[in-house]
Amino acid sequence: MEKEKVVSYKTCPLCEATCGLEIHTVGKNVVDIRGDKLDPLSKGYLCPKGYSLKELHDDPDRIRKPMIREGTVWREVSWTEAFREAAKGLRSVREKYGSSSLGVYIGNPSAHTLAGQLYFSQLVRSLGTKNVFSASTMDQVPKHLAAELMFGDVINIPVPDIDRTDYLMIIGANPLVSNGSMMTAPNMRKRIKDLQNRGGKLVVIDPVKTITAQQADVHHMIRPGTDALFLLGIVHTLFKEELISIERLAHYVNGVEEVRKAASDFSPEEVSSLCEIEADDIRKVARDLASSPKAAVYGRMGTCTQSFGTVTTWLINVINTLTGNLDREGGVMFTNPATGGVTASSKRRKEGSIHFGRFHSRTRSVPEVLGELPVNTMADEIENPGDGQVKALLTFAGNPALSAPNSKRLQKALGQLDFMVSIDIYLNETTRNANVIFPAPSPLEKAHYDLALYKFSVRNISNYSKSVFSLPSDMPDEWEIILHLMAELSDEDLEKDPVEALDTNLITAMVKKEVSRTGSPIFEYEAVKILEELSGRKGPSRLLDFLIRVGPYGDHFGRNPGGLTLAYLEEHPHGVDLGPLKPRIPEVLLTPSGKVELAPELIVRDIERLRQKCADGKSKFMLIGRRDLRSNNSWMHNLEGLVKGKERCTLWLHTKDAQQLGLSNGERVKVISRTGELQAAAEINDNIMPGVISLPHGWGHQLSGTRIETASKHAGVNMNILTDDLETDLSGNAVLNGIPVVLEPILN
Ligand SMILES: Nc1nc2c(c(=O)[nH]1)N[C@H]1C(S)=C(S)[C@@H](COP(=O)(O)OP(=O)(O)OC[C@H]3O[C@@H](n4cnc5c(=O)[nH]c(N)nc54)[C@H](O)[C@@H]3O)O[C@H]1N2
Ligand SMILES: Nc1nc2c(c(=O)[nH]1)N[C@H]1C(S)=C(S)[C@@H](COP(=O)(O)OP(=O)(O)OC[C@H]3O[C@@H](n4cnc5c(=O)[nH]c(N)nc54)[C@H](O)[C@@H]3O)O[C@H]1N2
Ligand code: SF4
Ligand SMILES: [Mo]
Repeated sequence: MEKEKVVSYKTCPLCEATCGLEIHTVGKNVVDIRGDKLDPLSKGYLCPKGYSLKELHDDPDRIRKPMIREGTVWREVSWTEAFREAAKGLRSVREKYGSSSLGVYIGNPSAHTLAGQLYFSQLVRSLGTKNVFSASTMDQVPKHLAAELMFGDVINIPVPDIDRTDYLMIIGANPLVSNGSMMTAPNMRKRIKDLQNRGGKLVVIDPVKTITAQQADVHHMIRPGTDALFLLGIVHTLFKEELISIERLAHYVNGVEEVRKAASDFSPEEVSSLCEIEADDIRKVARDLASSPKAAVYGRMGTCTQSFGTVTTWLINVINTLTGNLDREGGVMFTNPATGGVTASSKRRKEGSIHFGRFHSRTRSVPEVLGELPVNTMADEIENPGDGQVKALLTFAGNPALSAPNSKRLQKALGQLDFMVSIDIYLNETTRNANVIFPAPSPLEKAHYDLALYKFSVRNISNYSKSVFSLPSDMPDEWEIILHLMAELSDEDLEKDPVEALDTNLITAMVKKEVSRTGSPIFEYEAVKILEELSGRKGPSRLLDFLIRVGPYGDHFGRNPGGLTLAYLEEHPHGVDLGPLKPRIPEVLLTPSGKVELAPELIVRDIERLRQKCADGKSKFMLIGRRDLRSNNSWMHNLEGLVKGKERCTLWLHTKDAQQLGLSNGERVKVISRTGELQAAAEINDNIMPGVISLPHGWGHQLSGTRIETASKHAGVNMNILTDDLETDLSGNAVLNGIPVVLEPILN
């Protein structure tokens, strides 16, 4: 009998846009993937990566069985053997060298998986190590630090209310390619067109005339790393021309005068030659931002992963506030996610307590941020002997061998570990160093809910997808792998089924904490009753059901009849639209003062460093990164559908620069930085600013000992050979843009 075609609905877990997908299957085969027109946020949009979930699911290179490495030979083993071997190795290192000898690296897809969001942090906590690293410190920690200091919580990051604004300034982001980041907004092309059709304007500030810039009404190229100066020029103008309008929030803002002082030296004339934007253009942007009824400034990678990421992010928040656009429709707004965010009953931050600098790294005394150490110092901690040295590493969904700065050094360091365990789906540049690899299921074999990304969504959305396929009978789910490993490493006496015991402990602790929290919608409920109500589920779906039910739209276990539950979401597979963003000040402000702190001392002080850097002079060439629609950091290059066609790992440079160097299109050129050198084919391209060159990241798949056949045929070069682990932002974030480099033609 012919099998029937089934259509399942799934939120795409690959990037931050959270598109709804229709997955068409027949038996165990995916026959088609389309955008789900009924998804309230993406409305049918999908990109080529979403479509490639089929190829990812079918990829013969994707790991399906646990593997143990003996020398250079990998052997597929049973799950029992893999857990035993991993525990033996990790335990032996811990017994010899102590808890902090176990390092952890958490990669980007962890933010896109329920297991990563709900369980991995439990395992990390149980290890009791200080050596925790993640992709966050190569990405968005400037946003978290600025949010905590200004709005009182690391997650209080305002998002542009793109669907209602009249004037959007995008600085250092390319959402038409990246599909948006810290701004969950699928189909940005349409959203921008809609903005322009209603008479609004898009302004882009980027050293490259990106696809996003090409759709803009105005584009200014900027010298990499000088955004803080450009923004100080705007702030200066706002004060000088008396364009400040914070009346609505005046009662809730501290520090306006300090900001005025901080910007007083930075007139547009003063900053213009450094950022290479005309003084009149800077003034015009300031005036337009102030005069538009609703305006929003949005910054992302180009403004975070540079030497002044935190100062720049702070200034973006400052400008949104000074122009009256903070927490206003069409400005930048705080979300109210279904799984709970900051609420009126959340505790204010205590004076002086921030998630920064509570301890320092051993080797270079780098401050902790958000409970982690910056990736920039991971190699130091592996290489340097002594107490607290990382001797074993556990990686979860990460590929730091390609993604981290000065990666040649890090690659070498990974090879020196005594023991390494990875939970991943590929044998790649990082996991080739592991002694044991546990394969995570394919995205189609896992349930999904975008816990992290709905916190930054331009509408409040709640959407749960069940797994499309069930797991092979002997294969644990990703969260079970994590708990199993946690049990193996625990010295506690756990019950017969340790995974179930740990899972039950976790939900029990969460419920108990919530019922005793004043202000909780289930305050003083009986924990046992709640646990009973949740008992039909286990794993992430139980935790999620709980979070949703106690969240702002939840049924509050009876106190809010008709409210959201996971069961309700299961009956609504396209997702539930909880409406546009709403103003949330003052309840959202968790600073000790209960106000927006517009001039946090820690950040304002960093302006001095900015001044010094300006005095240092310019390097002839500066390297920046670039993303590509058919790529996703380092790990989707094994899918032919995404890598076929023209070579994309090329070095962009401007015609004038090419002429000076005597280079023609396609010729190879040597790029040298403090940390290393590489060769790449020149792609002469006048969309890039003279003096600036760009390379995409995530390539460089020629290393031996991997099992990514397609990727190694399209190896490319790894730009992180050139990025410098000694360069950091105030927050400890890596600097991935604006790297001083020298170019040398290759003489035959
Ligand atoms: N030069 C330069 N470097 C950069 C950047 C840049 O712009 N320029 N960008 C930075 C940014 S923003 C980021 S976020 C980082 C990313 O840095 P990483 O997170 O270290 O790297 P990824 O390439 O995302 O690697 C993801 C890993 O997860 C695995 N994986 C995929 N899906 C799953 C899953 O469902 N479960 C598990 N367990 N594993 C899975 C993949 O096989 C891969 O090994 O790179 C950073 N590096
Ligand atoms: N297709 C695709 N989508 C992705 C990813 C991917 O790898 N591929 N990665 C995902 C991840 S992990 C993230 S974090 C997001 C990132 O999302 P985005 O930040 O939107 O993506 P980028 O392409 O890194 O955009 C950074 C922009 O900053 C510019 N830039 C570089 N230096 C400077 C500077 O000094 N000043 C200014 N003003 N601009 C500068 C670059 O030219 C680039 O256009 O994308 C996500 N989505
Ligand atoms: S834009 Fe992002 S979420 Fe949407 S289909 Fe593409 S990869 Fe998936
Ligand atoms: Mo990222």
